[in-house]
Amino acid sequence: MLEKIKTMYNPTPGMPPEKIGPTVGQNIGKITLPSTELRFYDLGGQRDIRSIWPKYYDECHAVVFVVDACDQARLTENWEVFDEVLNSPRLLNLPLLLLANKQDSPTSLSVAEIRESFDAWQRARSNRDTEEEGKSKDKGKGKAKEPTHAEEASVGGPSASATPQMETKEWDDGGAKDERMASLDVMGVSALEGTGVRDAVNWLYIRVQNARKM
Ligand SMILES: Nc1nc2c(ncn2[C@@H]2O[C@H](COP(=O)(O)OP(=O)(O)OP(=O)(O)O)[C@@H](O)[C@H]2O)c(=O)[nH]1
Ligand SMILES: [Mg+2]
Repeated sequence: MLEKIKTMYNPTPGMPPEKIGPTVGQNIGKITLPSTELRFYDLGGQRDIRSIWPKYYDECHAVVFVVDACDQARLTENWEVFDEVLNSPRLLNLPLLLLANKQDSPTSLSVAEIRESFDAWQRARSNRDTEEEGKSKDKGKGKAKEPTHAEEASVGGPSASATPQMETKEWDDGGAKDERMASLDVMGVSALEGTGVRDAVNWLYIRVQNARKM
């Protein structure tokens, strides 16, 4: 994707697809647009390399998450990783674009299908969370015992001892996460053929310009 962007915007073309291997670490690239320079940091997506991503979060002005829209088998893993990015507090107010790549392939999911897949994954997760919450409450009920007089005295009564405040509180983002989900932009691209690439770059250009004005 980055090499295609370089080819489309720079006088010197980027590397051809057949020469590109998996990214170990990062690739960088820049393009010059009217009164703006966009610098790209393409971070490798392999499991072990993902741990370096957060090192870039403080410095970046926008995030583009590229999903392989042909690889249905890895969509669940993809959404788990995407969700982590989406929920990173340091990225919460930055423009975030989800690209469904490989639209040239007849087997790729469309933008609508990618969106639906993410929504379905989120629904499934929230159902699972609710179920697990129910289970742990039931478990808690089974184990509850009558407090001894000594316990009552030390914890301030039976209700306090029966409902220990042990639940980990979700980080309160003031609704920013919901807002982000509602306005999540998903675009279809083909890094191979270049379709949708200009739209994606324009999207970034506008967002970065706006952020600078603010
Ligand atoms: N059909 C098709 N294949 C693509 C497209 N973009 C990339 N590929 C192929 O998908 C494979 C992986 O491409 P990469 O660019 O290495 O993917 P990546 O996401 O950068 O992978 P990492 O560097 O490991 O994070 C290669 O075989 C590419 O030729 C596309 O738009 N269409
Ligand atoms: Mg790569």
